[in-house]
Amino acid sequence: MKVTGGHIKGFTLVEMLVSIAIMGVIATITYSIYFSMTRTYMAQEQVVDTQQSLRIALKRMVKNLRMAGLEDPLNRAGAGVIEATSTRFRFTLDRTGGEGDTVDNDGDGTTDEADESSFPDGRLDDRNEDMAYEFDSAGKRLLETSGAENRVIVENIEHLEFYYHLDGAAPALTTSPAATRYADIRAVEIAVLARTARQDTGYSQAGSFSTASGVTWAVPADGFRYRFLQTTVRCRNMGL
Ligand SMILES: [Ca+2]
Ligand SMILES: [Ca+2]
Ligand SMILES: [Ca+2]
Repeated sequence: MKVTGGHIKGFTLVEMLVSIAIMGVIATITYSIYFSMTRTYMAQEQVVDTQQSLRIALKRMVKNLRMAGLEDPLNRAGAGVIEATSTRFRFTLDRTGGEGDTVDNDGDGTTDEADESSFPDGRLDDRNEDMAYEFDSAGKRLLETSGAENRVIVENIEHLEFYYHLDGAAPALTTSPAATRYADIRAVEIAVLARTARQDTGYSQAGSFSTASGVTWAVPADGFRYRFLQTTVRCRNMGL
């Protein structure tokens, strides 16, 4: 701005144009910072969501798998593994029913009070005593089956693998044990590959993940972020 002879003149055209240009640049930078921060935040949120739901589902699966084959010390129920493939594991356990088994489970002199319900009854027909975990490849999700109940425990799953540790006369590691070896299962190694629910347009990264059994899962550079988790569950009640 120029002051000449006591008169205040306005901005020159050049000054105006320069200011507008500067403001334009500042606005563009501010917007792109804001946009990139928002995108980063949303991407992080997606990854956290994916990881969290995967962890919750795995925790649930591990808790139940660990109890496969559980029963009373007399092994009255004959609980154990029913099906064991690379993507499906079904097992039984005797958790409850003691309130109706005509046995004084807690040895207090009275038979079948309500508080005996937490004792096994030698039968596998109570709630959550016949369970299965399975990968639904068409729906890309993990299912939990308990008797006639079906539940989706986590969505956006690309792959699942069960890898069995067999004991007995011929110790082995396999994803497909023969039915005659089900009773030898002592541990299950679970590998899961999950994916974010939405694509991130600014992200593009191919990759691959290897499971304990040696299978490789490749993922394309499709804008989704992938998370791989692997954990081993000891089935403490198998082989007792
Ligand atoms: Ca029972
Ligand atoms: Ca009792
Ligand atoms: Ca009882």
